[in-house]
Amino acid sequence: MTGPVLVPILGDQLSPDISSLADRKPDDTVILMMEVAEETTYVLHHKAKIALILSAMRHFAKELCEAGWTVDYVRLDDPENTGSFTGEVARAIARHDVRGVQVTEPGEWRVRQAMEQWRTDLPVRVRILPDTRFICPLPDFFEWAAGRRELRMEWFYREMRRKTGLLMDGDKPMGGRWNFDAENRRGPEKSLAPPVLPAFKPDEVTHEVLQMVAERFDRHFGSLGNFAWPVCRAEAEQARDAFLKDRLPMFGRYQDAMVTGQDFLFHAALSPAINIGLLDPLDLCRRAEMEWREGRAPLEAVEGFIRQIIGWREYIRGMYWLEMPALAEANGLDAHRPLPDFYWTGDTQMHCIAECVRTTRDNAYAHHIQRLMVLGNFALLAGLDPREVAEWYLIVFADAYEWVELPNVAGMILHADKGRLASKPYAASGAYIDRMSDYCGKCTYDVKQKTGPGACPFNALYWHFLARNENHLSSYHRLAQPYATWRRMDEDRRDEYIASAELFLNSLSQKP
Ligand code: FAD
Ligand code: DLZ
Ligand code: SF4
Repeated sequence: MTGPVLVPILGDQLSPDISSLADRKPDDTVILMMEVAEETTYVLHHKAKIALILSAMRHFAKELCEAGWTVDYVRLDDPENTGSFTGEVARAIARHDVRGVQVTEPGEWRVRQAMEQWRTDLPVRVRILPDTRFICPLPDFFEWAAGRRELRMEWFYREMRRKTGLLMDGDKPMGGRWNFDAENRRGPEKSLAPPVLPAFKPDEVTHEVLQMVAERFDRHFGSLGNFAWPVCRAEAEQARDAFLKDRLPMFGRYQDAMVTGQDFLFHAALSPAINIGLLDPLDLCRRAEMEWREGRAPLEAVEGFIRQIIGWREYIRGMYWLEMPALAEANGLDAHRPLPDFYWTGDTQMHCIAECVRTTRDNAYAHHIQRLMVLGNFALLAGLDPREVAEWYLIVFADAYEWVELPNVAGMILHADKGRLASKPYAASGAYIDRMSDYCGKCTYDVKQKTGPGACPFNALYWHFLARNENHLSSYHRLAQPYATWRRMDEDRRDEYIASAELFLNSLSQKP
């Protein structure tokens, strides 16, 4: 065959230097971009997540055309659209009489399985290339993991610092320490006034997508009213520059703080753009390092930020591919409670949960501590079913793809992987939320009250969680102290905690 090579580019591969294009020439290549029903509905994504991806895909197609590439763009409303990647690739092979298919590996196991099938089912040769936008190639991660008893992010992170040279002074970490978290993590302060996030006004392309999403996906969760995510490279770069200038200097200090009505605080809000390929993670880290080198941001903020990207993000991605497909089924703490309705409606007296669900619905975003220590902590303490929780997280956030969502849910919050990812569950009572937020002062429950109908539910749930998982968790070195406290408590007190938690848990299954 003499036809061109077909390069399918998926909705989270919107980078001009994607590996599938690296050795291609425009005159011998057809790029295929596909809006397909299977991807828009395999879970019922937040409306804003669909709008972001489809608008960004349309903008990227335009960018590619302007750079001289031939782009075959299949829209969702195309009457011939088969509704799946596989169907669309097969149609495009016939349409363009192509001699081969070249694609960058996808971010999700589900899609990888489908792509492997292309090798046998399609009439032309299929090449699947590594995704070089990640800093740590998967074979390197597997080699790092092989033979280690404990796969801790902190050790991986140090190797990534050495490998990238970021914040290094020869072979030593800049400032003499790898991690400056001791200087970070302040609670909210009254005078906290984070700069407003740049909001991107929808252009014509985005308007058309927003209207289509509002009509076609009206049953999906979430609001489109606040849609202001960057949808093209120029906007993403503007969002990046605003973060580096305005919020990075305070990023570390208030990384764990939560404030009612302050949805982004000093966080980057760049994950949706990074994950679809509008920003390069290594370039972003180099720019953050420059802010420190040129005296505009303190080392503890810049180190904390770089750790999230070359440490957590890369480690999470490696763990996903290392642990799949078992990770999707993992339920190490044997948790089976259905997801309560208030994860969708926000209709609960618990102000912390109501507030985190509100920002999730309004923005398709909640920041890390809201995801981990409020929404995630509750799911852990209440023993919610990992599959239901994972599906919720995959649906509701604009940055959610299974490679990053699932290890965070099954590993980091639910401990469903029995500690492969985190050395202990992030379980906390109301006192933690009170320390790090202004939520408890606005809540009907009393965070200082331990048991009874007016008490903060997190307090009794915390002890209920430890008690019911004693067999699994009491040998954890990092839980020795809470278990010692539990055992020292007199029996009546313990019974009160258990009864209070059970009363609350039983109320969850009653429909309002
Ligand atoms: P910042 O707080 O400003 O952090 C900077 C960057 O670091 C982020 O943009 C992100 O790229 C990276 N990062 C930080 N923490 C993590 C982490 N744990 N895993 C991977 N990357 C990290 N992130 C996603 O991108 N998609 C998800 O679906 C997702 N699901 C999550 C589910 C749970 C239960 C938890 C606890 C965390 C999840 N995260 C996810 C990680 C993190 O919460 C988000 O990356 C972050 O909130 C995005 O907002 P930001 O850009 O303002 O991040
Ligand atoms: C999430 C998503 C959605 C909602 N829609 C599309 C789409 O129509 N076309 C597309 O190419 N990609 C979409 N995506 C992103 C894919 O689900 C993502 O590329 C795979 O899950 C692999 O990570
Ligand atoms: Fe949440 Fe408890 Fe505080 Fe209410 S009192 S906001 S339920 S932690």
